[in-house]
Amino acid sequence: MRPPPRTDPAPVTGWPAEFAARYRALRYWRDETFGAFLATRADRHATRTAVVGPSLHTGRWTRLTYAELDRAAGAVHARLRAAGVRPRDRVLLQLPNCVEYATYLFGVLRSGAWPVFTLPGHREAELTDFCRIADAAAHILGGPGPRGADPRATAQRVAGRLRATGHVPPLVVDAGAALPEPATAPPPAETGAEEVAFLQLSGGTTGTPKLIPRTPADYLYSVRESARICGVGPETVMLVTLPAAHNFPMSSPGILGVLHAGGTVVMAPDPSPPTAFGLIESERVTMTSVVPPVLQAWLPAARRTGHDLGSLDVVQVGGARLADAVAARVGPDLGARLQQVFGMAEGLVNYTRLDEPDDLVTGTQGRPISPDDEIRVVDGDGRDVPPGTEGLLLTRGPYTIRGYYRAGAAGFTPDGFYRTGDLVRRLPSGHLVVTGRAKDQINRGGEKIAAEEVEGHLLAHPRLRDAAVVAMPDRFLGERVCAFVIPDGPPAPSAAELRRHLDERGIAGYKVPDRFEIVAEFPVSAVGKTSRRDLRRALTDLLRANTERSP
Ligand code: OOB
Repeated sequence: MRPPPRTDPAPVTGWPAEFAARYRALRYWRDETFGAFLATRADRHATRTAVVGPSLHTGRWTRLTYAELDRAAGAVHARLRAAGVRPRDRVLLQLPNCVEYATYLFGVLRSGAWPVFTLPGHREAELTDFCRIADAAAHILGGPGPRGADPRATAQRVAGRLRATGHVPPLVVDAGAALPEPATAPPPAETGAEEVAFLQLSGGTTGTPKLIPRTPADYLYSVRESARICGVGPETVMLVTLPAAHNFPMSSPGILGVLHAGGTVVMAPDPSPPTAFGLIESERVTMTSVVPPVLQAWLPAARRTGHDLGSLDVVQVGGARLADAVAARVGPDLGARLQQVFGMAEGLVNYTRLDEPDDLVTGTQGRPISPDDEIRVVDGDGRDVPPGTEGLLLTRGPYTIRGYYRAGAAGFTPDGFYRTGDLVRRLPSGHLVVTGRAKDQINRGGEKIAAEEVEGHLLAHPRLRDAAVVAMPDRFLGERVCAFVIPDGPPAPSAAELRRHLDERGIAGYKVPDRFEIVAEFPVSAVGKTSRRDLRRALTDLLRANTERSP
């Protein structure tokens, strides 16, 4: 069946010509496309193991060589083409960590369609938004969804919502189904290295999600350099414990960095110590990337595990701030080297280097990949602050986007710097220390939640007059979500009722507030806006009073 024609992808804000010329001249940007990327590796490393993990199709633990991965990607391409998916169509890729993640990722890329990297936890609210913004032609899904939900049922609800607003629902592609004969695979699509190849998701700060257009030229530059900086080679065995869709396990150096170098990617179905440690032992894993809460669960477990973790050489930690004291435990408890990673799907990635002294590795979040990553640390008026002082991080460079998909250049300075919303201090060595955040976002153990998005869903409740969502400090996750709500008269809806309301709205579970506070009014700032800062302060006082009261 051929789906109806889709809109053309709207133009994206690219790099100005003089920057593009410079990045090309410096060989940061090359001609390699993702179709060619895999084909070259399949020639070079045909019989080496590329991907290991559970298979949605067979339900068994599966190993694919580079040649097999390339053939399977060809079969996926054939399947998508037969279904009417065309180059530059947008395709939601929503799979758990499994071998099909790799075959479908490369199959879509080979077809020239653009994967949209959704998370397994996304539900109908997020998926409907992505479909609308990207006018998605297909939705690749499989495996059980969050809390055992059936992703097909979710896709049906998405279709209903889209039809209700005059949109055409995407074709549903089940990645657990058998694939056609690879012999029918068409040649890789001929798209340019400087054309958009996929859409990453932004952590976001606003009510509607933002999509990040990335090109093979810019992304593969960051991948090659990441692989080099992190010492990735053919002997590397990388355990992917975070959802593969995140930029961190995808490209820092992640799945792409390891495949670039001819190494092996091991897909972990979950990051728990028994699963991860079992795989580290059985697959002789050398490297992995985790968020701080996962590391905090691993450290005590590693001290008493019966598993042999001796192969593990490098543990990368990023996505949220790692406490210096926890950082110092990685060597003693895991017997591995720590690498801190401070990055963002919009581009810029910082690494502590593997040969740097301990104080930099445990006390900073690293320095940029590229000598051409431009870093500015500014005050609220956009003026550079003195070196070493806290300020807002702005950045521009060869793999940092200049604008979101179909959103113009909002979130960027007129001269093209991305406003990260992160507060940092920059050391004379160029290392950055992340000191805080000045954006309306909650970082719940590495998962980013836009306050405004959750507020919007809460405000749809008929008995709420106002809602303000803020971060609540948490010993384990770093932050959790707290919603302050003003009821529209008594009786106020209970927390259980509000949770049910959000569940019916179909938002991802990790965005549902961990705590609700019913209040009569919100503190306001000097300009008359709700002051989230004062709410955070009130919450801290409240939490402190609670701990003092409990025995
Ligand atoms: C990574 O990417 P995103 O897009 O999910 O989130 C980016 C934001 C940053 O702006 C910052 O607020 C926070 O996540 N963040 C960190 C951090 N790493 C990311 N905050 C403090 N310390 C860190 N080490 O999270 C991401 C992308 C590529 C590589 C690594 C992480």
